[in-house]
Amino acid sequence: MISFLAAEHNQHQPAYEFWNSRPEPSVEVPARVEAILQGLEKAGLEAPSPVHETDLAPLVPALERIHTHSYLDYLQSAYARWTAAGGDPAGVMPFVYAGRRMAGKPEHGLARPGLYAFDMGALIVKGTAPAANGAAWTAKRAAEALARLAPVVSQTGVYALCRPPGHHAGSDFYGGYCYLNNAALAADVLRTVNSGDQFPRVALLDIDVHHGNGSQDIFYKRSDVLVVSLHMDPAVEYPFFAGYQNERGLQSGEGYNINYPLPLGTGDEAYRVAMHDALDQIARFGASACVVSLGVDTFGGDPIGKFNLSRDIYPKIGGWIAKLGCPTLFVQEGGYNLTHIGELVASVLAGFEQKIP
Ligand code: Q9C
Ligand code: ZN
Repeated sequence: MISFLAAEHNQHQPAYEFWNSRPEPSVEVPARVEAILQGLEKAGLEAPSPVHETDLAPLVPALERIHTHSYLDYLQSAYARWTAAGGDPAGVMPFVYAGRRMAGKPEHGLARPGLYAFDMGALIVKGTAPAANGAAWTAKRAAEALARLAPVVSQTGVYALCRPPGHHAGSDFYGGYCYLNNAALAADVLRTVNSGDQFPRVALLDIDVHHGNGSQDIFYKRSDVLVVSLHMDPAVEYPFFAGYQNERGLQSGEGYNINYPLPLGTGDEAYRVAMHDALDQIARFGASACVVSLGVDTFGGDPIGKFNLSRDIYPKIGGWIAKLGCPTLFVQEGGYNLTHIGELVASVLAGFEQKIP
């Protein structure tokens, strides 16, 4: 399976996130990429092709279809404006949020983060924007490769090794280690490639253990991208305020957003049942391509995820997805067990290629 990776990910090294009033060491670290590379190699999967683009300008037309202009402007300039305004050089983190019925939109470098961040889990350091841009480029390159390959190779799969991840980033907000929504960008690129005729209906299947609230937000009023997410019940876990079953889409998008909130401790069998329901929905939708937000923080040994999946289910997950018969783009999201992340990711990809039952 061909895959892509931008070296700029390494510029994003946030030292901490806030959780339960305390700074905690980041789990979303560059070593995740190294561990995934080793996993791919060990499984005999080919090494990712380097993505060299770092310039944002040529990516803006595609990005502005999923993120607002003002949010993109914020992200690119946040660190410089923060430090210029006296912000701590350790990174950008809001300390006053734009609360309900507070409609002011000041430009001040210390104020703006409170307009766009929805949590205290996504520090912006000096290299965050370049890294996020590299990940977005990676997703776009991968989507374009999938579009090129799909007519000539049956059962095409492509892997985008994106870091930082993206599924918590919405049209004008960020959080949960995510800044630009790589998977949403890929899905929209697939929708629009070749005048939009090649893939009229795209499914975004989110199997990260956390609800993909950003992806849900971006496609909530669209019927051409079906968003399906399996995740820990938000009533008791992050991101708490989205991911419920009654969130089904709005206007033309009504019925095109499907959430599967699952109990903490969910194991292989319950997960298999939910996943098959999700895949049935995607088949019924008539997806012409599928983007998978591939988080492996569903693993029982993950330090922050609270599902209990065993390593044996990951090749099967890949095989079940393969049964859809769609050209499929895997986009890396979470997964924080550095000992196992490589094996888990490679298992899904190999399971897809080998159609493991
Ligand atoms: N100590 C992704 O997986 N922080 N984001 C939980 C627990 C928020 C996860 C910290 C989790 C965000 C892409
Ligand atoms: Zn996650």
